[in-house]
Amino acid sequence: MTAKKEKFYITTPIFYVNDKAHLGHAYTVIVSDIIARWHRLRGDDVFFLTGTDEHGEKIVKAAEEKREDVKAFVEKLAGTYKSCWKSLNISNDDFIRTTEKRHEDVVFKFIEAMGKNGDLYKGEYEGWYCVPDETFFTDLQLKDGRCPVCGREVQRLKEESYFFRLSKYQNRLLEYYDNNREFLSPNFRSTEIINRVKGGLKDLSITRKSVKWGIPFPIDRRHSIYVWVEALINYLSALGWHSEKEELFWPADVHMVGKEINWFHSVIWPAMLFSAGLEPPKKVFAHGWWTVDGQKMSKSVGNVVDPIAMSGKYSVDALRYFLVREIPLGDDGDFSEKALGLRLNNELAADLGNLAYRVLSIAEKFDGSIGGEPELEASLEMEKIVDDMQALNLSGAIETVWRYIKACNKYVNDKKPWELKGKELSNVLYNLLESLRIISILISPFMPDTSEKLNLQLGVGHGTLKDAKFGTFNGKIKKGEYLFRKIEP
Ligand code: ME8
Repeated sequence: MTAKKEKFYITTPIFYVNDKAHLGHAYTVIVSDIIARWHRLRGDDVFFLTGTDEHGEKIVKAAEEKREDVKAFVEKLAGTYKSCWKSLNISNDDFIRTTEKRHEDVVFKFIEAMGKNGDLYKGEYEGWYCVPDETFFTDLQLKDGRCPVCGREVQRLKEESYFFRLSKYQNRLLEYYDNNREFLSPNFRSTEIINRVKGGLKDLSITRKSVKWGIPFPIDRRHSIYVWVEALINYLSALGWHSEKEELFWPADVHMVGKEINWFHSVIWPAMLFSAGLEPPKKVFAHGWWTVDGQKMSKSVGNVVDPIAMSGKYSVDALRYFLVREIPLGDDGDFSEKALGLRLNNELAADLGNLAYRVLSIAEKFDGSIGGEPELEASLEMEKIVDDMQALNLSGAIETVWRYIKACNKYVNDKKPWELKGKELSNVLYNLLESLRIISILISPFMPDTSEKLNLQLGVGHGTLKDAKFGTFNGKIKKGEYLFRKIEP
C-alpha cells in the first residue's frame, strides 16, 4: 500500500502594487519558497501562493502621483512583481491578483456567508484611518496623534459603514489559540496577540462609502469592501469557493507574513473564517523586519534595497542563502552588503565551492570504480535538519548542513586524497562524492541553481529527501566551474 501524499499549502502576503518589490518583500517570498521546495522534496502535494493586493486608497494615490490610469498602473506593477519572483527563482504555483474576477467571485460568496450568519450590520464609523497601512485606529491607539504603526499622519473618518461582529468571536479565538499552540508563531509573539484579544475586540468597519477603487459590497453596492477584508480572502479565492482544490488544500498550513500584519492574520482572518463557516489556518508565522542602519526598510522611508540589483551583483543563490542564514526566522536583522559579501566569500565560496572543486578535480582524474564504507555518514545530522525544517527554523537547518560541509572539508584535509591511490582513494572519493550528492539535495530548497549545477558536475539527477543518505555513487563526473566566486571586499 502506498502512503497517501500529505498536502501542504503555504502563502505569502499579497503585496500592494503601489511600487515595485524591495528586499523586504523578497525575503518573505524567498523564505516561503524554501519551505515550499522543502515540502516538495519530502514528496508532499504542495500549493504555494503569492500575489498582489490591488485595491484601496493607497493604490489610487500612487497611480495619481504618477498620473497614470489606475487599471494600467496596477497591471504594470503586478507584472513587475511576477518578473521579480521569476528572477529570484520563486516556485509559486499560482499568483492571485485581487482585481481578478475569480477573486471577486469568492469574496462575494464569503461576504454572503458572513451575512447569513448574522455577523454584518450597518452603522457609522468614526475614527482615524492610515492610508499607507490601510488601517483604522481609535483615539487611544494613536501615538502622538499619528499612526502607531508607521508614524505617519492619519485622517479623520466619519461615514456610514457596515460592520463585522468581530467582538462575537473573542472567546472562540482564545479557545482556538489555546488548543492550537502552533497557530501563533513564533511563540514569543503569541502573548501580545492573546493579551490584546483578552482585552476585548471591537467590531470592525468593513466597508467604505468614499472609496470607489474596490470590490462592491454585495449587500449594499454604494459601498466598497474594506481592502484588508477583501485581501485576506485571497488565500481562499485562489483555491475557489468550495472547490475540489479548497477541499484538498484548505486550511492553509502556513501563512507567512511580516510582524506588522500579524493582527490581521491571527485575529481578524480566523474570525472571518469562523463567521463564514470555514476552518482557520494551521499557522500564522510572523517574521521580523529587515532594517537598514536600524530603520525598517520601507518604500516611504526611502531606504529600500533592490533584490534584483543584489542578485545581479552577488547571484540569486548568494542572496537567498544570505537572507535565511543571517537571521533566525522571526527576528529582525540589519542588511548590509558587507555582511552578504562575507558570507559569500567565507561560506559559499570557501566552504561549499572549495569542497566541490577539490573533490571533483580529483574524482575526474580517477578511473577506478568508486565505492567504500560510509565513514562520513555519522557527521550528517539528518534528524536535526528535518526537525528544524519542520519547525521553520531555516537558519538552524542550513547551519547544520554547513557543519556537515565543514566536516567534509576536514575529512579531505585529514585523508589527503591527492596522496592516495587505488582502493583507499576509491573509499575517500566514495565518501566525498556521496556527501556532495546529499548536500546538493539538502541545499536545493535554499539554492536551487547551485544544487542543479552541482548535480550536473556530479552527473546525478535530482534527488528527493529519501535519497539523502549514503548508497552507491552512480554519477558521471564532469567537473565544471567553481560554484561560487569570491568577490573583492
Ligand atoms: O501589507 N522586512 O502589503 P505590503 C521584512 N497588502 N519584510 C518586509 C519588510 C521588511 N522591511 N517590508 C515589507 C501588505 N516586508 C498587504 C498584505 S495580505 C492579505 C495583505 C514584507 O506590500 C512582509 O512580508 O505592505 C510584510 O508583511 C509585507 O512585505 C508587506 O507588504
